[in-house]
Amino acid sequence: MVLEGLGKSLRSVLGRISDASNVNEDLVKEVSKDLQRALLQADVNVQLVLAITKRVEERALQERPPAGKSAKEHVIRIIYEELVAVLDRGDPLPMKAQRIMMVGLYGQGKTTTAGKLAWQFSKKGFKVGLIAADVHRPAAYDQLLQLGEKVGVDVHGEPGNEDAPAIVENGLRRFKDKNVIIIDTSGRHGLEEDLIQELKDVSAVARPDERLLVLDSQVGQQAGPQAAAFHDAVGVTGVVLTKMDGTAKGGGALSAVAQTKARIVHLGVGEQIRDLEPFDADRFISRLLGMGDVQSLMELAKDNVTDADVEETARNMMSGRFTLKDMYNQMEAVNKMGPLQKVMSMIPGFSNIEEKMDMEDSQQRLRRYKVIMDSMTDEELEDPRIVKASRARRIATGAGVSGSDVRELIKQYNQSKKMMKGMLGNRKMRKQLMKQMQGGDLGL
Ligand SMILES: Nc1nc2c(ncn2[C@@H]2O[C@H](COP(=O)(O)OP(=O)(O)OP(=O)(O)O)[C@@H](O)[C@H]2O)c(=O)[nH]1
Ligand SMILES: [Mg+2]
Repeated sequence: MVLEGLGKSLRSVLGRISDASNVNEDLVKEVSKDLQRALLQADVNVQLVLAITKRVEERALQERPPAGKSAKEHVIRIIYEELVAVLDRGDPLPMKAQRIMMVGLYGQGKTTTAGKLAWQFSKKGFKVGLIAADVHRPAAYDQLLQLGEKVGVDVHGEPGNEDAPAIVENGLRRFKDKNVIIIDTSGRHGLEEDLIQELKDVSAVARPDERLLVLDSQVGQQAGPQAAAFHDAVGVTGVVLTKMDGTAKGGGALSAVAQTKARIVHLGVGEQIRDLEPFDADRFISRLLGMGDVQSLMELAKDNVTDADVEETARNMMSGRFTLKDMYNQMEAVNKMGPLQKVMSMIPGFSNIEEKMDMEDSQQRLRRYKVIMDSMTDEELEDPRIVKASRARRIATGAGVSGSDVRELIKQYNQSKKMMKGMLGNRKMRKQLMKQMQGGDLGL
């Protein structure tokens, strides 16, 4: 999983909150320390870490939880909101006629991203031109030319000419009838003065609408100063975070974004042309925290459950195959739907079970289960029978819970599986469930 480093430690922060019996000043201080450690380990800039945790502490101690939310849910929500606030700075790259200039250090993914963007725009029917203004790496023009050929986009370059602004000027003249122009520039090992000057000159000629800083997601502490230097030179309007398919920590992104006040527009998720995703701060932070859907965790999505979600849950239940992963998905769906009774009552034979369940307690338990499952391997989720003592110990350590918590989860899974089997073995029940699904009326 991406951002594993930061995700894991933040998850144990959240685990600590959900395990605590109530929220008081001590807990908030402790959680804040944990959060600091997690962010610092992920190479988030120190000033930013202090700013975030200060806000979290203040809000956690001052704000009252909204009606219907527990104090713990509220603290989790605050952490989430403060992290999103750093990253959520506006709209993704608009699909409109424009000039885009790529900037960034050596090897960060500028040229590759230029090709990916060219493809996205031309796919939407724009007339795209690529300009190769990297005059320092001999193979740079050929690389862009190949990408251009691959996506069917014209490339302007002048191998041998070292005057980048002049190349851009010629390119703009040649591409007068294009409506999206993407300019690839040189990378360097450091932030030498001459590179900065060259970028300023290219930018003056190109007058780009967007100056996109391309940043390898593995860049840590250096991301802040790097971003600041490029920002001073050309005014960064957006950040593309590349190599998100790797094991990067991603903390650099937070720092870069805080420095430039620019938004992240895209994530590079692979070497292929199609491997570019629009950035979504909510999703990014959810992934960072290691939860499939933090919003559902915090019951924010309660009202957004569609019939399709419900139907899918029901269909999963019908399939007869029931792994821990399925249970996880179901719990998530159930959590999204809100009151557990509603979902349970939808399943014949479950209607009296709900009375035995303490609803408040079940939300809490759900959260703990999620943290535990996030520490399990795919293999273990597929077949929980392999989780014996030593694996249970490893999982417990990873999730920051006790061994008995892990055993409880497995026990719960075994029970659910048994219930599910019994239910599906009953032909009358199956038929009833089928009928409800086909009728589209799930009683919700
Ligand atoms: N896995 C992965 N690799 C990427 C991604 N983006 C770029 N790369 C790879 O990173 C390497 C460098 O990419 P380039 O696009 O050449 O980087 P650059 O910034 O143009 O490099 P210079 O022009 O030398 O400064 C290449 O091997 C790319 O295939 C990504 O999102 N995921
Ligand atoms: Mg390049």
